[in-house]
Amino acid sequence: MNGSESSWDEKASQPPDSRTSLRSSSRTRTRTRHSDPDPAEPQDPGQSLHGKQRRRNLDSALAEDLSQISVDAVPTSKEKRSRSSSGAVPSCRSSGSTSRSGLSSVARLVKLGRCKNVVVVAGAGISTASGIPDFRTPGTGLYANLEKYNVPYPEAIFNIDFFSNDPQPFFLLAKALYPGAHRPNYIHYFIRMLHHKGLLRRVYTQNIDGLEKLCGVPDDKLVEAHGSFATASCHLCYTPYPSEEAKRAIMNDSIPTCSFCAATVKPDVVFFGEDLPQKYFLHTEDFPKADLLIIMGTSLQIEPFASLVNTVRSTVPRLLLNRHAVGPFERVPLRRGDHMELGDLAETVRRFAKLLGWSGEIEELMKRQELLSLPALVTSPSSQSTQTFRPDAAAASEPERGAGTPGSGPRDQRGAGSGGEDTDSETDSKSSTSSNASK
Ligand code: CNA
Repeated sequence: MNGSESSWDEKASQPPDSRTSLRSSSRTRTRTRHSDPDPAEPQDPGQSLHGKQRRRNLDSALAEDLSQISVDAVPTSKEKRSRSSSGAVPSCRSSGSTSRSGLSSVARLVKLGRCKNVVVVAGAGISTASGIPDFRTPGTGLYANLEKYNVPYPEAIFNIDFFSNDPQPFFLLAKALYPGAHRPNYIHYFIRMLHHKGLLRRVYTQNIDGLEKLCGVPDDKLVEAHGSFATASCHLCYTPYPSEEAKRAIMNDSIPTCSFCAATVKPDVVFFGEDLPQKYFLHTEDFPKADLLIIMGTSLQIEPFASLVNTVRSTVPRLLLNRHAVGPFERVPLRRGDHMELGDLAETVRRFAKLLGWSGEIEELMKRQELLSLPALVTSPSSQSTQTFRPDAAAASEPERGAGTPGSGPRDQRGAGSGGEDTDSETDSKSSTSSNASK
């Protein structure tokens, strides 16, 4: 990445601004900055320093909760996992502090005007309805389908040291992940509607698919915490490299190299051990000011991102929308003000929108934005249905919507989708006739 002070890693319980390299979950491993996840590492979080720290934090939080709360019984995380892995969509709806459904409780707060600084924390689960697999869902997730990439362990494909030695596995995957083949879905447009209503303080996404931008969430409302394909640079000296040239090289199975030091160039997607973008630091202002936190479609396994959810004020409601309980929502009882709605996210968000009375407006917004940002698709019925992630076919579909095609690349998306500059009042004045958005 570009030399900021933040990088990623799987989960350890650190304040989000104190360790800012990308890290893996302490439940599976605990690593330090600039070190890659090691599959041989002990899995018991209690054996590591950060695991002990985390347990202490949990203990004190639990004591605090117990002193304050009388809550409905919620299923244990084991129960929820077994339900979700058995394929059954849990009908469980749990709320931290009231017998009212979590969703309707939060909808009520929004309608009462109590939530005007909403922060959204999002992960790969918001894009599965667009046909992009997440990381960890058993069977369909990327980690379960990496055989052909020939990597020693799943996370290696996003490990900067591994990439330095062998960029091919990531480039093969990048061919399938490059933005252009997938459309935003109802969930993205729900987030956009929060902005439209003047309620969105910021959306923090771990996703690298650019779909928030493409659906029209403005740049200043969006933090792509794990980077994106919109820019590219040398993985060693960070010299910027034209992103379209990098894309062209990768799509043609060649390796883009730095004009300054000849090392391999990569899209500015943040790898394990790399710094997070500077914009990530907006969290120090946003989370303390949030009056509602919505967490959607993430396993909260990657640090420092995952710990962000613990930095809102203790009185601020947190709503988890996911297939199963994650992070602090795995604790029983839930913290007062915590709510979760478990099940398929697209379905849940539709229900949430209905409770808020926003359904019709979201549908309209989808139609308008899709027409604005997708002139090519609107005139091409055959391409309207391409929502499924196909590692080999995605690259093959590139010429049709490849470099230079309006709406195809991240830069085009910004322009054509008008996500960065177009205001909602501007887009609202335009009308359209059809929608290509998925779900
Ligand atoms: P993850 O660890 O794969 O977790 C996804 C979560 O979403 C899981 O808890 C799933 O159960 C849940 N989920 C998935 N689909 C649904 C659904 N339809 N309804 C309800 N819940 C659902 O992914 P995270 O985002 O937590 O991990 C962060 C990684 C993933 C980031 O670094 C990303 O770059 C990376 N990633 C991004 C994309 C993307 O940009 N679309 C795709 C795959 C991975």
